[in-house]
Amino acid sequence: MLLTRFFLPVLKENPKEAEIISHIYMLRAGMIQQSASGIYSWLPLGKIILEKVTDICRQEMIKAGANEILMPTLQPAEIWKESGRYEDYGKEMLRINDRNNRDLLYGPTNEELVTEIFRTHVKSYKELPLNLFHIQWKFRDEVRPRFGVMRGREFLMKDAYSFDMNYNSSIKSYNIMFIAYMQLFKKMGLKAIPMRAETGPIGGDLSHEFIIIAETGESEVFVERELLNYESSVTKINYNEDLQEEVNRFTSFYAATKEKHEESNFHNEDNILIKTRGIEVGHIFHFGQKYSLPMRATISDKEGNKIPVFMGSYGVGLSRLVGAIIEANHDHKGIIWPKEITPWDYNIINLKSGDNDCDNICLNLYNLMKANGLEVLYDDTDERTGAKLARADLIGLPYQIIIGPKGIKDQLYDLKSRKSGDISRLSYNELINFVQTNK
Ligand code: P5A
Repeated sequence: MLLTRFFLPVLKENPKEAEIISHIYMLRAGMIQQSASGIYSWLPLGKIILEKVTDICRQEMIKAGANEILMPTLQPAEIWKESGRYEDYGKEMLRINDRNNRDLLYGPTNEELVTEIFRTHVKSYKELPLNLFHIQWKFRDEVRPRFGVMRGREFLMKDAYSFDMNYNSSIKSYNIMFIAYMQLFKKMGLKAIPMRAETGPIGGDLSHEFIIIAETGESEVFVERELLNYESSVTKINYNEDLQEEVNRFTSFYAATKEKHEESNFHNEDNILIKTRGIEVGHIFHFGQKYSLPMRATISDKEGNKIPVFMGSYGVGLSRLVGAIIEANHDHKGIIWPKEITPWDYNIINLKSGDNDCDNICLNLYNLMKANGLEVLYDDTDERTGAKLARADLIGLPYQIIIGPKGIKDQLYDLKSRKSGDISRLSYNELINFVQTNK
């Protein structure tokens, strides 16, 4: 991508309204623009990152056996009246009245709508287990929208819903999602810690939040020190096997959100309990028949008995994740994208656009790298060196290749690692060698 052809409206100053680093950098790096309180437009850089995060999540859901659907943002009030949540949800729900005076709402979540789809089509245990997921914007009229996309009013969620014929099978489905969450956060370069959590307005008997430890996080959490250092990799996952043991590996540690925390439940005397803060990037719920009973979503079992289906729901805050990834990966100069998320691996910076030699070298390199399948952003603008370098650090691609008249004279070019700040001076061939072995 040529930077002159890319809409990247960076800001030089820290915006006054932003309090935390991810919000500041998302505004400064031209990723988002506020439209109304807690509601944002996603500009090209932001949109690319949001797509990356979404895609990692989607791929893991598909691997775990879930089917992707797409439900609308607007829902009829009737199904929420059936489940009993229409009144319960209170002021957080945005209620809309259409021209025919029908009550609609902008979905804050989709348990009711997916149950309505399920009960229309699925009648027999033979069709179970089933997991349906979608990726859709939600609206919650939060009392205090803040921290940019972290606590928005409109936000993007991946929400999955499992359907099973009995409790045991339903727990298996819960475990599959639990492990899929561990995998997908790891694939985003994040260490998410599963914690016992309250079920709130979604309901149910079993729930875990997935928390990224961060000072700026809104959730107060209590974690056994061991778990903070624990390698979160779940190796060689087979979603067809019973995953209870894998889940136990994580849940055997003490980790709870403030609402669930009870000091007396922490037994490990050799270890230390740490009180810290974190960002909730995912939340999973097992609620059995909470919706299927009132909404009459029944299935017939082997004997022909009609049983309300057992359900769970599983949410990932995709737009919040973009902020969380920045909270976990930045320095005082800007964002440092992890390789799993970065929009481009290399940032070629032409320090003297308009100079024939500089232009030729940069363009040759850019074309060669692209032809080799590398992801490259080429800063071909004619701005000042200082502004270019500061912007490159702000937008945080893993490697910068900095080319100016001095380098051309010496035939040595600067390769800078954004993370370490280390600069190597390489010949053209060494540079080509490096990028080809670092694909
Ligand atoms: C699970 C899926 C649910 O809504 N129903 C469907 C269940 N859970 S949840 O915990 O309420 O939300 C799931 C995730 O969405 C993110 N999230 C938000 N992100 C940005 N701004 C908000 N206001 C917001 N509210 C929730 C969180 O990551 C949460 O874990």
